[in-house]
Formats: sequence, structure tokens, C-alpha cells
Amino acid sequence: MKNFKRYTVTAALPYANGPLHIGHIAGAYLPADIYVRFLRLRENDVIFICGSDEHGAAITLKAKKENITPQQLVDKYHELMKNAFADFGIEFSIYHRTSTPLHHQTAADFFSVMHKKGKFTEETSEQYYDEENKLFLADRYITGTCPKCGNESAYGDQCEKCGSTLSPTDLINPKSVLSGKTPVMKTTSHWYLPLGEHEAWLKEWINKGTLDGVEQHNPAEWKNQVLGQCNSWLDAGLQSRAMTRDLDWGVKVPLPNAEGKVLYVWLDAPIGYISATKQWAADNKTDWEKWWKDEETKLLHFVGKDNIVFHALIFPVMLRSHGEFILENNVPANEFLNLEGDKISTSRNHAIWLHEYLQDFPNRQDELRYVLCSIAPESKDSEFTWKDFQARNNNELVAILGNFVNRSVVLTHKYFEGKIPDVKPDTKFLLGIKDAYDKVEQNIEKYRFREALAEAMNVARSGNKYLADNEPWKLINTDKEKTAEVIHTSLLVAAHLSILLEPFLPFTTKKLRTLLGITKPVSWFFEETQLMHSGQEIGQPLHLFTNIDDETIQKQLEKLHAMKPIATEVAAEPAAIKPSKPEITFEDFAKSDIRIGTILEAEKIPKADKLLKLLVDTGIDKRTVVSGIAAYYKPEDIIGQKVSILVNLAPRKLRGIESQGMILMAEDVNGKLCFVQPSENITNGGEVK
Ligand code: B3M
Ligand code: ZN
Repeated sequence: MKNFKRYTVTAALPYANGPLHIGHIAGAYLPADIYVRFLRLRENDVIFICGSDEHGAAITLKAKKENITPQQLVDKYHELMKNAFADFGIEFSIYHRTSTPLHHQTAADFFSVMHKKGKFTEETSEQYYDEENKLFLADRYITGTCPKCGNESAYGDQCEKCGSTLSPTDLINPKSVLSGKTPVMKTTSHWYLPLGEHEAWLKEWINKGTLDGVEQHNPAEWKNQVLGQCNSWLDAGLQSRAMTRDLDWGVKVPLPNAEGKVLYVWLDAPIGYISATKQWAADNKTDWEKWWKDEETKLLHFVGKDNIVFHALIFPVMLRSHGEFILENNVPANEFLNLEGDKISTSRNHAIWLHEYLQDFPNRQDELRYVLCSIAPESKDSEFTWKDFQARNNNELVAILGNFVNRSVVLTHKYFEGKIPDVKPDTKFLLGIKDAYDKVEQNIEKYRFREALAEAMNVARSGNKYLADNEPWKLINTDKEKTAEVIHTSLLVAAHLSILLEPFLPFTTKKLRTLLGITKPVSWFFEETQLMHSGQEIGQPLHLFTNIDDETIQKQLEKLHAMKPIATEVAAEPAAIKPSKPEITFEDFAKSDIRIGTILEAEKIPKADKLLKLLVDTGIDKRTVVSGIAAYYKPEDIIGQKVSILVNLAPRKLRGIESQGMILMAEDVNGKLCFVQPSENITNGGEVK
């Protein structure tokens, strides 16, 4: 077995063209973060690299649809994703971007080295060209009918309906996304990576873990699904792949006569790990090269299942062709996480978005981290349901972990003035607890995070059992000395939990250490005496977790169902669209006086589930309006909200409160309501006409 001095851990660079959902987190980022936190606790030298993947046709296309530049698009999502990761406690050493000059230079240099060494072949081919816009169409810029399933809006690289991988010439009746016209065939040339030439050494490296007979990694540590995917590609025979594209957004091909050509996004993105490391090293005034070129560095790529081939076959070919780099030790990829009986889908809006979870469940990052780790799709697809989330929170975090800590602290205050009692703890019992370190460690090292977390939670279970067996609340009447021993021991178990659970629940373990009076930064190797000493003051009892009620879960379920895209709902249920009302004249309409206002106050109305009482600044006055929106908005969330309000509606009494006007709401086919707002900031009193 090789010994390693340091770790370079990467997590897939997400495309900066949409927010993150729980599938991304469970697939790559949470396991990577747990692994890195574990390495840091064990005082290893480690860097944790990630950033936004900001190139590629998917980005230019989305920018075009939103009528903004690709740079504006990636700027927007880069910030959103960076913040969501940070808020969720995913602690990268750096979260870089591939649109930076440093990355462009690094990727161009990498390409040049490979090119000089003759690692590419130049090939010409016929490709679709949009004559109106005078450009070659990237695969995503062509739509047409899928030859496999007949879907009329399949893309040139993939049919999202049946999942088939396509090439643009497979499409029946192809159309340019830009002009809507039928594209023509035109000759273009590109640089190809002849992957077939690398098959022999890839087979040896993947399956034996050796390169020219020299040990590199242990294939037994690779997951079956990763080996399986690689071997099925290798068995089918690897084809040459074009490594450049005709596009104007991306890293320019650093060669003469390459006008209008950029590097293929899957060539430049993994180099993004290297450029990010360079930036991190510059920021920290240290050397970057040892993290990528020294044989004693363990390089690991955490990715989702759809990224396996790029990381386990193509990137190694690039690194070896370049010649100066080490290859990765492992690609511990996860499978997919499903949601409430269905695949997570961005295009169908069937997802739980990370930034929305963080808004809906403020300061409850660890609850989601706990559940996503407990159900992580480590060896096969798995499923998230809100009911299961609730059950794991209430029955495990609250009832086992939170309860154990709370009881230990309460008893310390009740019998020992809130201080660690000055007696020896129960060393025999604690010995059993210490076994957990080995178990957690062995599982984490094999990338079995579910099992590792379960082992750590077993320590809290043992703690509860220890309290139940010894009954210190009874023991105190007969044997104060023994009671002191039990309490001291329980507090030490809590201290161990604050270390064992640190990789999984970093927010909670920090709170727990503060509660226990542990002030110094912790290490996996700490002795008990380094954590706790007799007389140490314990904080006031608190609940680390609280129950999540049915109503909260129901709201999330409703939100998920309401999020289904309206277009499909309409197609499925055309009757749900109400027919138009009878015709009116302009004069009829002009009788309505609609103004822009701001909600100043909002409160629930007792015994009226649907209604909220609002105080609205209409610009004319401040008035009370009763509105039937309680199922969709929490009072505290809508204070300061701009609304449109019908101000000349005759006042009417609702539940004994006089409502002076009506807030305008838009309602979709499912009955979901949302405010009708001006698209720009208009002062209160502004007229809607
Ligand atoms: N951006 C694909 C993805 O987000 C791609 C990963 C790049 S890792 C170098 O799934
Ligand atoms: Zn299809």
C-alpha cells in the first residue's frame, strides 16, 4: 500500500446555469465535505477544490434565452451557488471560476503542451451551420425529432425525453435554435483526442491499479459501479472525441488559424481543478505543484454518476498525455438520488433547491446533512421523501442525539452545580465508546459515509442506554459518588460525540462543544483530558434539535407539487383553465382604481386558516385588508412586499374585520397564489392601468 503525505480532493465543478438541488449535494458535495472534514480532524494536509464550470453551449444557450450575456448569467449563478455551499457548511479551500484569466491561461497552456507533443489529431468533418447567423451550431443549438422516441424537441446531443445520447445528424427534421431554420452541412476542422490509442494502459490502470507494472492505486477500493461503467466503455472500444468547438464563449484555442474556436467544455473544466489550486496557492503564498505532481499526493475526485467517464477515463488521458501530472487515486462517485417517487428534474422543476431549503429551514443545515448522508445513493439509487426527513429528524436527531445531550446537561446542573464532577469516570464503559473511532474511520476511508454516520450515532444510543441503566435520578438518593461517576462519564460521551459527528454535523458539534466548555480546536486524536477536566463549567441546557411537525412537511409537499411546470399541467388538464369572462368596455375597466402598495404588517387571524390581516401602505393612506393567502405565505415573510391593491372596492367585513380593498393575486391551474407585482420599483400610490 502506498503512503500519502497530502490529499487533493476535488468536487465536480457545477455548471453556473442553475441553482443547486439536493441531488447534487447527496451525489458529490456532501460526501466530499465529510471526507475532507474527517481528514482535517486527523490533521492531514488537504485541499478541497471546487468552483463554477462557466463554459459550454448549455450556458450560452440559457443566456440567449434570458437575453443576457453568458458572463452575466454565470456571474449570477456563481454567487448564488457559492453562497448556498457556504451556508450549508460545505467548506471548500477555494470556490473558483473557469471564466477567470488564470483559468483561461492554464487551460490554454495545458492544450498547447498536449498539442506540441502530438497528442491531438486534426480532423475535418461536415457539421451543421446556421447560414443566417453565420456560425457552426454546437450540438445543443440544434433541435429536432428524436429517432428513438419521436420527441419533437430533442437536442443534438441528447433526447431529454427518452435519455438517448444522440449526435446532431441523428435528428429528424433538424432546426437551428437560433434562427429556427434548417441548418446546412459545412466543413469544419477540430482537434480530436484519439482515446482509442490509450485503451491498453487505461485497462491496466483501472483494473490492476498499475501503470507499466508500478502500483498506483488499489482497484478493490473503487466502487463497483465506477469500475463497471469504465469497463463497459473500454469493452465497447473508445472513439476519438473532438476537443474543440466552434463557439465564441470559452477558452480560445491557442493556435494560429483557430479563429472562432474554443476548447470543448469537458476539456477545460477538469483543468479548472488545477487553475483553482493555483489561485488558492497564490492566495496562501504557497506552492501549487506538489498538490498535482508529487507521487505522495492522493488525488480524489468526488462526482455524480453522470460524470464518471470524464473523470475516470478522459481526464486521466489528458493528465498522462500532458506528462507532468499524477493520476487520481479514486473517483468515489455516487448514484442518483430520487425525490418523492420520481427522478429529480431541473427541466420539470421536480427538485428541492438548496437555497430554498436554507430559507425555509433557517439554521437547520445539519438536519438536511444528516438525512442526505443517511440515505446517500452510495451504491445504488436512493430516495428522499419529506416524511422520511421528518421521521429521521424527530426519531433520531431529536430523540436520540438531542435527548442524550440534554439529559446529561440537565442532570449536571441539577446535581452538580453545572460543573463536571470531580470523580473518575467509568473507564470500562468509555473503552467501548472509543471503538467507535475505528469503526467510523474504517468506513469513511472506504467512502461508506452512511455506515460511518450510523456508527457515530450508535454512540449516542449507548449513552442513552447507559443513563437508563444507571438511573442517576434515583441513584442520587443513595450514592452521590456513583452518580457523579455516571454524569462525568455521560459528559465525556457527549464530548466524544462532538468529535465523531464533526464531519457530518459541523454546526451541531460546534454548538455542543461550546455547551460542554470545550474551547480549543479539536482533533481526532484528542485524549479525554484534553477535552474535559473536573470542575469545567457546562452551559445551560438546550435542545440541539427540535421536532418538525406535520404542517411543515405538508407545506413542503404542497410546494413541490405546485412547482410542477404549468405547461405540462395545462396539457394534462386543459379543463382547469377558466374560460374568459364576458366582454367589458374600457370605461368598465377604468372604474377600478388599482395602486402599488407595500405590506407594512401581517398577522394570522385566529380560527381563520386561509386569511391574513394586512396593513398596507397604498401611498394614499395606510389601511387594513383581509386577504385569503395564509396557505401560501407566512406573515413574517411578506412584510415589505410590494403588491397591487384595488383601493376603491367597497369595504366589507370578513371575520369581524373590515377589509378596505383587495390585494391582486395571480392563481395558477392548481390554485396556487402569488402576488402581482411591478417588475421595477414603483413608489406606493403608483397607478396600475
Ligand atoms: N459541469 C457537469 C455537471 O455539472 C460538469 C462537471 C464538470 S467537473 C470538471 O454535472
Ligand atoms: Zn427520445
